[in-house]
Amino acid sequence: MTVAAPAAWPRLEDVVDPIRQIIDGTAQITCLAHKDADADSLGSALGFAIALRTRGRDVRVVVPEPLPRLLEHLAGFETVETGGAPLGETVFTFDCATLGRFGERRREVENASTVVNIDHHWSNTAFGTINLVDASASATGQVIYGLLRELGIPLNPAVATNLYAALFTDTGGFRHENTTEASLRLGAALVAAGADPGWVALKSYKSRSLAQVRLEGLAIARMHSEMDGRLLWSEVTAPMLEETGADLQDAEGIIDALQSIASMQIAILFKEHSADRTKISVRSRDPIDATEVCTPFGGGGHRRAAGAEFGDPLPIAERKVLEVARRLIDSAG
Ligand SMILES: [Mn+2]
Repeated sequence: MTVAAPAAWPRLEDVVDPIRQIIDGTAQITCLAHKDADADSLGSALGFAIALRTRGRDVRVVVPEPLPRLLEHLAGFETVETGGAPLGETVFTFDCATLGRFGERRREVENASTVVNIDHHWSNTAFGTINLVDASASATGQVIYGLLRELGIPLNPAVATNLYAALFTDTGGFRHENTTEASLRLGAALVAAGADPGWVALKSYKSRSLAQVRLEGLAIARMHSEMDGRLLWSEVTAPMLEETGADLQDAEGIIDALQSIASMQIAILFKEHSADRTKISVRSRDPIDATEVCTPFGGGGHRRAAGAEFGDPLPIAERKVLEVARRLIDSAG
């Protein structure tokens, strides 16, 4: 079921009191990140959880499987749960545009009595009991910062570090088009509150394993260029993972190499999740919208960066998705 997003989202000042009542009136809160969590989703969940714990609240942080081990530098990562205990009745979600982002936890979110949906995707389907969605925010971490300020909960260095990691990575290290005056000012405010920008940059972009870089090398070597370099794509297959000793999480970052090419209008990385399941990461430049490549396959995301996961073997997924991409480039003229 797709829920149409409301024409106008509730404003922060309209939802802050109901959110405060939920926080104060609930014995245990679960903060849930999305499947294949990135630093925006998990950093926001952990940052919010740590902030609430300073107020004496009982807060869990849960992520759908698998545990995103590349994010182990986030403050409080050792407390993150995956699998195991039920989510409970009160769930806050972070950076999740649709129920499809919850993987094996989807039913539990649908059945929870209270869901507070905090996000910055314009495509958010308003699945929460309360929806705090700001599509102008560069990251969900930015929405969390505003919420904590309204709730009157001060930032400590651990919270600031997690929110900075969220903001820093969702703007590609303040390089993507969603980098704004507000996000740069927020970066400074988070550094003032105790985040170390050099350390977050080191952990986010300069802490890769040999296996990761070798996998990227293989993927770049087999990159395909079509339509005068406007369509660039490559793949990560099970034999490539075996050859390098990498796993699928190590494919993170390969799409950045593809999208760094000057002629690129659509870049796609296909990942062989299993024999009959494929994941794609997509990047685009004007005038093409990356979500248009992904929505036919049940995915979504942002205009410049989107993704999907669906039940087709790799070669079939490639044929179908490339067809869509070629058509989009053709009609862009
Ligand atoms: Mn985000």
